[in-house]
Amino acid sequence: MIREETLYLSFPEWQGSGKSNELYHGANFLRSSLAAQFPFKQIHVSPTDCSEIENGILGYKEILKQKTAAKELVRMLNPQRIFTLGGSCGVETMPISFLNHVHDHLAIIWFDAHADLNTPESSPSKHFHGMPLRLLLGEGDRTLCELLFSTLKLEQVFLAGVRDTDLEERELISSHKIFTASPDQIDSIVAAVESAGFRKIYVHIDLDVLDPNHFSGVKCPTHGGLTLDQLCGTLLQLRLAFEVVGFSILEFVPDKGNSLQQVDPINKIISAVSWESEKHVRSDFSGFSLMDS
Ligand SMILES: [Mn+2]
Repeated sequence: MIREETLYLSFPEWQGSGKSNELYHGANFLRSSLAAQFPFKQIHVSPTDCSEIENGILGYKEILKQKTAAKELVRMLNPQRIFTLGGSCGVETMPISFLNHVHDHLAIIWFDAHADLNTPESSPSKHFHGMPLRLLLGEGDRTLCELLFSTLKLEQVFLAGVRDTDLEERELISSHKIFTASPDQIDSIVAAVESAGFRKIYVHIDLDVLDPNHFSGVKCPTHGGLTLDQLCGTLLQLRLAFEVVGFSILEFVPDKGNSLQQVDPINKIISAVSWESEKHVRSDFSGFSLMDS
Protein backbone atom coordinates (compact mmCIF):
# COMPACT_ATOMS: atom_id res chain seq x y z
CA MET A 1 0.00 0.00 0.00
CA ILE A 2 1.33 3.44 -0.96
CA ARG A 3 1.57 5.99 1.85
CA GLU A 4 1.43 9.54 0.55
CA GLU A 5 1.34 12.11 3.31
CA THR A 6 -1.17 14.39 1.62
CA LEU A 7 -3.84 13.69 -0.96
CA TYR A 8 -5.02 16.64 -3.05
CA LEU A 9 -8.39 15.29 -4.13
CA SER A 10 -10.27 16.91 -6.99
CA PHE A 11 -13.81 15.54 -6.96
CA PRO A 12 -16.04 17.59 -9.31
CA GLU A 13 -19.26 15.72 -8.43
CA TRP A 14 -22.24 17.96 -9.18
CA GLN A 15 -25.14 15.50 -9.32
CA GLY A 16 -25.81 16.05 -5.61
CA SER A 17 -26.77 19.65 -6.32
CA GLY A 18 -29.53 19.18 -8.93
CA LYS A 19 -29.78 18.78 -12.67
CA SER A 20 -27.52 21.66 -13.72
CA ASN A 21 -23.79 20.94 -13.77
CA GLU A 22 -22.45 24.39 -12.77
CA LEU A 23 -20.46 22.80 -9.95
CA TYR A 24 -18.65 20.58 -12.45
CA HIS A 25 -17.41 23.64 -14.33
CA GLY A 26 -16.65 25.48 -11.09
CA ALA A 27 -14.59 22.56 -9.82
CA ASN A 28 -12.60 22.26 -13.02
CA PHE A 29 -11.98 26.00 -13.19
CA LEU A 30 -10.68 26.00 -9.60
CA ARG A 31 -8.57 22.89 -10.13
CA SER A 32 -6.79 24.42 -13.10
CA SER A 33 -6.39 27.76 -11.27
CA LEU A 34 -4.79 26.00 -8.28
CA ALA A 35 -2.89 23.32 -10.20
CA ALA A 36 0.47 25.09 -9.93
CA GLN A 37 0.25 24.93 -6.11
CA PHE A 38 -1.47 21.58 -5.56
CA PRO A 39 -0.91 18.33 -7.50
CA PHE A 40 -4.55 17.21 -7.60
CA LYS A 41 -5.64 13.68 -8.33
CA GLN A 42 -9.04 13.69 -9.97
CA ILE A 43 -12.03 11.39 -9.58
CA HIS A 44 -13.73 10.82 -12.91
CA VAL A 45 -17.21 12.35 -12.86
CA SER A 46 -19.74 12.28 -15.68
CA PRO A 47 -20.12 15.88 -16.92
CA THR A 48 -23.65 15.25 -18.24
CA ASP A 49 -25.37 12.21 -16.71
CA CYS A 50 -27.75 12.69 -13.80
CA SER A 51 -30.16 9.78 -13.35
CA GLU A 52 -33.67 10.13 -11.92
CA ILE A 53 -34.38 9.91 -8.18
CA GLU A 54 -33.62 6.47 -6.77
CA ASN A 55 -33.65 5.59 -3.05
CA GLY A 56 -34.66 9.21 -2.37
CA ILE A 57 -31.54 10.66 -4.06
CA LEU A 58 -31.33 12.47 -7.41
CA GLY A 59 -28.46 11.15 -9.56
CA TYR A 60 -28.10 8.13 -7.29
CA LYS A 61 -26.46 5.89 -9.91
CA GLU A 62 -23.70 8.39 -10.71
CA ILE A 63 -23.19 9.32 -7.06
CA LEU A 64 -22.76 5.68 -6.04
CA LYS A 65 -20.35 4.99 -8.89
CA GLN A 66 -18.28 8.12 -8.26
CA LYS A 67 -18.08 7.52 -4.50
CA THR A 68 -16.91 3.97 -5.15
CA ALA A 69 -14.11 5.38 -7.33
CA ALA A 70 -13.20 7.92 -4.63
CA LYS A 71 -13.09 5.17 -2.04
CA GLU A 72 -10.67 3.13 -4.15
CA LEU A 73 -8.33 6.09 -4.68
CA VAL A 74 -8.29 7.06 -1.00
CA ARG A 75 -7.77 3.47 0.08
CA MET A 76 -4.91 2.97 -2.38
CA LEU A 77 -3.07 6.19 -1.49
CA ASN A 78 -3.72 5.87 2.26
CA PRO A 79 -2.94 9.54 3.07
CA GLN A 80 -2.51 11.22 6.46
CA ARG A 81 -4.05 14.47 5.21
CA ILE A 82 -6.55 15.38 2.51
CA PHE A 83 -7.38 18.66 0.78
CA THR A 84 -10.74 18.05 -0.92
CA LEU A 85 -11.74 20.27 -3.82
CA GLY A 86 -15.41 19.94 -4.84
CA GLY A 87 -17.84 19.79 -6.42
CA SER A 88 -20.78 19.67 -4.07
CA CYS A 89 -20.77 19.08 -0.31
CA GLY A 90 -21.71 15.49 -1.11
CA VAL A 91 -18.07 14.70 -1.95
CA GLU A 92 -17.13 14.82 1.77
CA THR A 93 -18.25 11.33 2.71
CA MET A 94 -15.10 9.51 1.56
CA PRO A 95 -12.35 11.92 2.74
CA ILE A 96 -13.95 12.54 6.14
CA SER A 97 -14.83 8.92 6.87
CA PHE A 98 -11.28 7.94 5.87
CA LEU A 99 -9.50 10.55 8.01
CA ASN A 100 -11.79 9.72 10.91
CA HIS A 101 -10.65 6.12 10.55
CA VAL A 102 -6.95 7.11 10.42
CA HIS A 103 -6.94 9.73 13.21
CA ASP A 104 -8.30 9.18 16.71
CA HIS A 105 -10.61 11.75 18.20
CA LEU A 106 -11.15 14.02 15.19
CA ALA A 107 -13.46 17.06 15.33
CA ILE A 108 -15.36 18.00 12.17
CA ILE A 109 -15.89 21.76 11.79
CA TRP A 110 -18.73 22.33 9.31
CA PHE A 111 -18.50 25.84 7.83
CA ASP A 112 -21.68 26.05 5.77
CA ALA A 113 -24.93 28.02 5.52
CA HIS A 114 -26.63 24.61 5.71
CA ALA A 115 -26.43 21.73 8.16
CA ASP A 116 -26.44 18.99 5.49
CA LEU A 117 -28.20 16.75 8.02
CA ASN A 118 -31.10 15.52 5.90
CA THR A 119 -31.90 11.91 5.08
CA PRO A 120 -33.33 10.81 1.71
CA GLU A 121 -36.74 10.76 3.46
CA SER A 122 -36.52 14.19 5.13
CA SER A 123 -34.88 16.03 2.22
CA PRO A 124 -37.33 18.32 0.41
CA SER A 125 -35.11 18.50 -2.71
CA LYS A 126 -33.68 14.94 -2.80
CA HIS A 127 -30.32 16.58 -3.56
CA PHE A 128 -27.51 14.61 -1.93
CA HIS A 129 -25.51 17.75 -1.04
CA GLY A 130 -27.98 18.31 1.82
CA MET A 131 -27.30 14.84 3.27
CA PRO A 132 -23.55 14.13 3.63
CA LEU A 133 -23.14 15.02 7.31
CA ARG A 134 -26.12 12.85 8.27
CA LEU A 135 -24.69 10.00 6.19
CA LEU A 136 -21.35 10.42 7.98
CA LEU A 137 -23.29 9.97 11.24
CA GLY A 138 -24.40 6.59 9.89
CA GLU A 139 -27.94 7.50 8.81
CA GLY A 140 -29.34 7.51 5.29
CA ASP A 141 -29.03 5.25 2.25
CA ARG A 142 -27.68 1.87 3.43
CA THR A 143 -25.50 1.24 0.37
CA LEU A 144 -23.81 4.66 0.62
CA CYS A 145 -23.39 4.14 4.39
CA GLU A 146 -21.70 0.81 3.81
CA LEU A 147 -19.10 2.50 1.59
CA LEU A 148 -17.91 4.69 4.48
CA PHE A 149 -14.56 3.91 6.13
CA SER A 150 -16.03 4.93 9.52
CA THR A 151 -18.93 6.84 10.99
CA LEU A 152 -18.90 9.94 13.20
CA LYS A 153 -20.40 10.45 16.63
CA LEU A 154 -22.60 13.51 17.20
CA GLU A 155 -20.12 15.01 19.68
CA GLN A 156 -17.48 15.20 16.90
CA VAL A 157 -19.61 17.65 14.89
CA PHE A 158 -19.36 21.47 15.23
CA LEU A 159 -21.57 23.59 12.96
CA ALA A 160 -20.14 26.99 11.99
CA GLY A 161 -22.14 29.75 10.32
CA VAL A 162 -25.15 27.49 9.70
CA ARG A 163 -28.28 29.59 9.22
CA ASP A 164 -30.66 27.83 6.80
CA THR A 165 -31.97 24.52 8.12
CA ASP A 166 -34.97 22.26 7.52
CA LEU A 167 -37.36 21.28 10.32
CA GLU A 168 -35.97 17.79 10.91
CA GLU A 169 -32.42 19.16 10.93
CA ARG A 170 -33.39 21.73 13.59
CA GLU A 171 -34.96 18.98 15.70
CA LEU A 172 -31.82 16.84 15.40
CA ILE A 173 -29.55 19.77 16.30
CA SER A 174 -31.57 20.75 19.35
CA SER A 175 -32.37 17.26 20.63
CA HIS A 176 -28.72 16.17 20.41
CA LYS A 177 -27.32 19.58 21.37
CA ILE A 178 -25.01 19.72 18.33
CA PHE A 179 -22.74 22.72 18.84
CA THR A 180 -23.67 25.56 16.50
CA ALA A 181 -21.75 28.85 16.21
CA SER A 182 -23.99 31.41 14.55
CA PRO A 183 -22.31 33.87 12.15
CA ASP A 184 -22.23 36.64 14.80
CA GLN A 185 -20.59 34.31 17.36
CA ILE A 186 -18.28 32.48 15.00
CA ASP A 187 -15.26 32.95 17.30
CA SER A 188 -16.89 30.70 19.91
CA ILE A 189 -16.10 27.65 17.78
CA VAL A 190 -12.45 27.60 18.88
CA ALA A 191 -13.18 27.42 22.61
CA ALA A 192 -15.95 24.89 22.05
CA VAL A 193 -13.67 22.47 20.17
CA GLU A 194 -10.92 23.02 22.73
CA SER A 195 -13.12 22.40 25.76
CA ALA A 196 -14.44 19.21 24.16
CA GLY A 197 -10.83 17.97 24.27
CA PHE A 198 -10.08 17.68 20.56
CA ARG A 199 -6.57 18.14 19.14
CA LYS A 200 -7.16 17.30 15.47
CA ILE A 201 -9.72 18.80 13.11
CA TYR A 202 -11.14 18.44 9.62
CA VAL A 203 -12.48 21.74 8.28
CA HIS A 204 -15.38 21.52 5.81
CA ILE A 205 -15.75 24.77 3.88
CA ASP A 206 -18.85 25.26 1.77
CA LEU A 207 -18.22 28.72 0.30
CA ASP A 208 -21.87 29.59 0.98
CA VAL A 209 -20.89 30.13 4.61
CA LEU A 210 -19.80 33.55 3.26
CA ASP A 211 -22.36 36.30 2.89
CA PRO A 212 -23.33 36.80 -0.79
CA ASN A 213 -22.36 40.48 -0.44
CA HIS A 214 -18.81 39.32 0.14
CA PHE A 215 -18.69 36.27 -2.14
CA SER A 216 -21.46 35.29 -4.52
CA GLY A 217 -19.88 32.46 -6.53
CA VAL A 218 -21.79 29.61 -4.89
CA LYS A 219 -24.62 27.24 -5.78
CA CYS A 220 -26.92 28.31 -2.91
CA PRO A 221 -26.24 31.95 -1.88
CA THR A 222 -27.65 32.56 1.63
CA HIS A 223 -27.85 35.95 3.33
CA GLY A 224 -26.60 36.63 6.83
CA GLY A 225 -23.24 34.92 6.37
CA LEU A 226 -19.63 35.62 7.28
CA THR A 227 -17.37 38.23 5.79
CA LEU A 228 -14.19 36.96 4.15
CA ASP A 229 -12.10 38.39 7.01
CA GLN A 230 -14.32 36.70 9.62
CA LEU A 231 -13.95 33.34 7.90
CA CYS A 232 -10.19 33.65 7.37
CA GLY A 233 -9.62 34.96 10.91
CA THR A 234 -11.56 32.03 12.41
CA LEU A 235 -9.77 29.51 10.19
CA LEU A 236 -6.42 30.91 11.26
CA GLN A 237 -7.37 30.67 14.93
CA LEU A 238 -8.42 27.06 14.39
CA ARG A 239 -5.19 26.20 12.58
CA LEU A 240 -3.08 27.73 15.34
CA ALA A 241 -5.05 25.91 18.08
CA PHE A 242 -5.41 22.46 16.46
CA GLU A 243 -3.80 20.11 13.99
CA VAL A 244 -5.65 20.41 10.67
CA VAL A 245 -5.63 16.96 9.03
CA GLY A 246 -7.97 17.91 6.21
CA PHE A 247 -10.08 20.64 4.71
CA SER A 248 -12.31 21.22 1.71
CA ILE A 249 -13.38 23.97 -0.65
CA LEU A 250 -16.87 23.25 -2.00
CA GLU A 251 -19.86 24.50 -4.00
CA PHE A 252 -17.99 27.03 -6.16
CA VAL A 253 -19.88 28.42 -9.16
CA PRO A 254 -17.85 30.91 -11.23
CA ASP A 255 -19.45 34.30 -11.83
CA LYS A 256 -19.63 35.07 -15.51
CA GLY A 257 -16.85 37.47 -16.49
CA ASN A 258 -15.56 37.70 -12.93
CA SER A 259 -14.21 34.23 -12.27
CA LEU A 260 -10.52 35.15 -12.09
CA GLN A 261 -11.14 37.69 -9.30
CA GLN A 262 -12.93 34.96 -7.35
CA VAL A 263 -9.80 32.84 -7.10
CA ASP A 264 -8.13 35.45 -4.92
CA PRO A 265 -10.51 35.10 -1.92
CA ILE A 266 -10.38 31.32 -2.28
CA ASN A 267 -6.57 31.47 -2.12
CA LYS A 268 -6.87 33.54 1.08
CA ILE A 269 -9.18 30.92 2.60
CA ILE A 270 -6.79 28.09 1.68
CA SER A 271 -3.81 30.01 3.12
CA ALA A 272 -5.70 30.59 6.38
CA VAL A 273 -6.58 26.93 6.94
CA SER A 274 -3.79 24.98 5.24
CA TRP A 275 -0.96 23.21 7.07
CA GLU A 276 1.30 24.41 4.27
CA SER A 277 1.13 28.06 5.35
CA GLU A 278 2.87 27.71 8.75
CA LYS A 279 5.76 29.92 7.70
CA HIS A 280 3.61 32.71 6.34
CA VAL A 281 1.33 33.37 9.29
CA ARG A 282 2.67 36.71 10.42
CA SER A 283 3.18 38.32 7.05
CA ASP A 284 -0.04 37.18 5.39
CA PHE A 285 -2.60 37.62 8.14
CA SER A 286 -1.90 40.96 9.76
CA GLY A 287 -5.27 42.16 8.42
CA PHE A 288 -7.42 39.48 10.06
CA SER A 289 -9.28 40.05 13.27
CA LEU A 290 -7.17 38.01 15.65
CA MET A 291 -7.33 40.84 18.17
CA ASP A 292 -10.92 39.90 19.04
CA SER A 293 -9.95 36.51 20.45
MN1 LIG B 1 -24.31 24.85 1.91
